[in-house]
Amino acid sequence: MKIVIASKNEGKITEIKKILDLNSLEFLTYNDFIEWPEVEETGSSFNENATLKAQKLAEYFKIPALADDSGLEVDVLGKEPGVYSSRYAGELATDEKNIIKLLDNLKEYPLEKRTARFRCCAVLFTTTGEIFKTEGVCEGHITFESQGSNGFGYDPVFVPDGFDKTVAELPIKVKNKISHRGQAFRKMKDVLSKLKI
Ligand code: ITT
Repeated sequence: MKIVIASKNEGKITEIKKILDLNSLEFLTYNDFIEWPEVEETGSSFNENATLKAQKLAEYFKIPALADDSGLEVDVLGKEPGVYSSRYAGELATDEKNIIKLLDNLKEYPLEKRTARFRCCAVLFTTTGEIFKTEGVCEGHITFESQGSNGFGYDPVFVPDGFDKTVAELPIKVKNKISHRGQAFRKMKDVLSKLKI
């Protein structure tokens, strides 16, 4: 059975494939298609945006689609950057620029005020229009500087609770075990293995 991963983020795609690890499914990505529809993330929640992405891709390619909408919520910033995580430093933002802006906005705050979490909402949209949703959350705090080169996004400035290293300093296997995405997509793996899609 073919299923399309509704994402253009290579970091996410690599993690999702590793977490799901299902031989019964053939995962297709944007590299397998000549045309790929743009999806405007106009929702105000991870849930809404993941649904927009999965529905658009499932309807466009007429195969089931799996989307991930995720981001970082920093308590002292009123849960920002949230759904704006990938474009925190503007429309042409890079991971580096987003991190610079985040560290700058947090520069006045001591360690105990730097609590944050990654949140991931996974959505499966089937060809019959059925929708399945799962979620995962990973609590931690934001460091004062970037450390490590694994992963993507804000991994170099996020230390998960119970660890003394950033996610970018942890092996991918450890990240997937504890991450928001690991939790959401392991629940999705259960959904997929029970479904006849
Ligand atoms: P797609 O919509 O194409 O999937 P995207 O990167 O635009 O890719 P989102 O809108 O869901 O995806 O934004 C997610 C952003 O949140 C991502 O670009 C990172 O900045 C951050 N993020 C999410 N998961 C992360 C993780 O595991 N590690 C570090 N940063 C993460």
